[in-house]
Amino acid sequence: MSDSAEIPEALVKALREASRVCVLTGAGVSAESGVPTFREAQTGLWEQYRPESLATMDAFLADPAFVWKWYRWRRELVAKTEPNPGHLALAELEERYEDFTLVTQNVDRLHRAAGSRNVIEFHGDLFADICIAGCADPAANDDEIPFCNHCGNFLRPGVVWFGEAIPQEALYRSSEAAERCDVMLCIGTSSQVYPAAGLSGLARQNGAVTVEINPEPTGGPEFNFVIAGPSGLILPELISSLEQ
Ligand code: BV8
Repeated sequence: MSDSAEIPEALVKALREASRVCVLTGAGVSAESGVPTFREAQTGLWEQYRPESLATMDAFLADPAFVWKWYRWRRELVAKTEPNPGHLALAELEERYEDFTLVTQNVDRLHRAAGSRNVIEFHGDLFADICIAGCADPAANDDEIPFCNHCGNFLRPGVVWFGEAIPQEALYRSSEAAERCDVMLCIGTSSQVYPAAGLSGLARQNGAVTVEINPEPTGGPEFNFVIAGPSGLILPELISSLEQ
């Protein structure tokens, strides 16, 4: 990996001329902060489990204590991490545009910690506790299986599980931003989870310039530009190319 990245001049021009920018991020953007991606094998007790098999309502109802243990392990791990230069560069990029939307599949709150403001948490928030029956503002607690103080049902982590619908507001605002943007950056995602993975195609269909930033490009046909490299290196380079 070269220690500096080539940002195509045509992309710099498109970003300079853009008024509306949409960004989609995946687990790869948090990888350089030390948050394991979904594609990476899990460690320790979780080694023999695939996230897809744990991040479901069925898995939770079958063994709520076990699934809570997984989420508490992830919360502890993520709580020790900091935003990396990729997160910080996206917060800087946002300052350049009136209309900038950051749609993240990540549940780690690192974009907000980096100062990004218009963030749509497409798959929810790892650190939120919500009532399985939908009560508002349940009191969080650290019981092995927390229960809602209003209705007595289970509390669950505030994330979107596989097989669950994306919250309507997040889905609507993200699709809207993808449809109207001039440039869409798709960063650090294997583009395997839908409907998030469909947003870059939606942007392309509506005339946006689309960009993939990933050390292992997915080969998706919807991208005008593919920059193979880690977001923590590429994104600061993108910012400095815009400043030249
Ligand atoms: C829905 C929160 C419908 C939970 C997550 C067949 C059967 C059943 C379902 C489906 C099916 N086909 C499609 C579906 C739908 C399913 C889906 O897409 N499944 C996939 C597996 C095929 N989708 C859903 O279920 C969604 N809901 O469809 O609902 C519906 C409609 C109405 C009514 C009811 C239902 C909900 C999906 C949400 C799941 N929740 N997260 C939690 O965190 O515990 S998804 C979770 O996995 C993450 O949030 C993330 O989105 C995804 C992992 O993807 P990535 O972020 O891309 O991460 P990954 O590890 O895959 O890749 C990392 C990338 O980073 C790699 O490319 C790597 O090269 C790159 N990278 C590494 N280092 C760097 C880097 N890039 C840049 N810099 C680096 N340094």
